[in-house]
Amino acid sequence: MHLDMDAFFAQIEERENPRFKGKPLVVGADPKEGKGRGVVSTANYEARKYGIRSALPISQAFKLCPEAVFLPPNILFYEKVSERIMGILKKFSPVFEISSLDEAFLDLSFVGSFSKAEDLAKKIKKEIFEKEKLICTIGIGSNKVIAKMATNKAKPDGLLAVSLKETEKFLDPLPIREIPGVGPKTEEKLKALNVETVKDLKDVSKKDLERIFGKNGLGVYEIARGRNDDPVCQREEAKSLSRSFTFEKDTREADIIFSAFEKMTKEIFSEAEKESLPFRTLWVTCRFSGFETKRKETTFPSRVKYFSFFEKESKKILLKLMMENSKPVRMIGIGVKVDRS
Ligand code: TTP
Ligand code: MG
Repeated sequence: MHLDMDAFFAQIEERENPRFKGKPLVVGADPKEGKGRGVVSTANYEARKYGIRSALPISQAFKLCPEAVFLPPNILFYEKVSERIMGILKKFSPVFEISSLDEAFLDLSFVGSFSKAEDLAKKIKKEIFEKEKLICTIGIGSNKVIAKMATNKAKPDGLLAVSLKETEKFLDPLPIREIPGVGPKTEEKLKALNVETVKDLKDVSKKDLERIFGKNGLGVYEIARGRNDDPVCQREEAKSLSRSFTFEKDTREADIIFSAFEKMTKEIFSEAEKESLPFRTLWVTCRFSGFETKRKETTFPSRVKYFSFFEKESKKILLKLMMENSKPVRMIGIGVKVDRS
């Protein structure tokens, strides 16, 4: 079973402020009357009718629907809601995997049939609604990929169980973009081979799929046939800490760029220290004029202990990114991956 909350951040904001109910609502950067420079985190379904989506520049969202309610994200609050939802879910199966703030998988094999799994899913939806006043969508399938695709198909406030018998009928007509991991570039390559649906995908050889998808080719070959053996397992919390900053104007001024960067490195390092979160991996992103975004990541042989080292290494990466691209900088970001191994 796969569960994903509907328009998660936006739905929480609506719950907290009933006066926003029924209005288009966008959670994300400040739109500043159309001059704002960040992006949309998410939009409720009313706002989506105007074409507003996650990751769209906030200025564009403002153009599409200036009368929408625009709110800044309150991640710490959403995290608390998420923890409570995961707490409810956990009770329904010992085999449980959180895949993001608003998404989780449960292994329900033990219940014995798809219809019993569906009954359980109804109970889960009911309990989440009663306790949190939030709606979600649940997909059930013979493996994680089918379950997730079923969720996407049934959104919002849906429940769709695709039994083993029904899998082929469910998959065949779906556009290839519905397969998790198939983005616009892969879609283009497949369309060049006249592949539009999952059914068409079954005519592509393993060799061609490996050429297009690299080492994931075989996985895609299997998914097109409804097969996937990725287990549901609680991974070590794949926690990361990150910060990003969008400049008022695209800039190459070292002073401006590095003072914003230093502030973020300090915040991340002290948060990691305060919460005793060890890390060895550090990444830096740089978004240039025109939205082109580059990222570099580095993993050190041992845990990062000293701020001076952390600051020096992260600056080195940022400098490298900036030397490889001479355009003005729009946004910078830095993050660390928590690693308890
Ligand atoms: P999603 O589950 O992808 O989106 P959603 O819950 O808003 O909408 P739905 O599932 O109904 O399509 O992401 C969960 C939350 O993560 C989302 O509410 C906001 C946040 N998020 C971002 O901040 N930026 C992004 O680009 C995406 C995709 C999500
Ligand atoms: Mg969601």
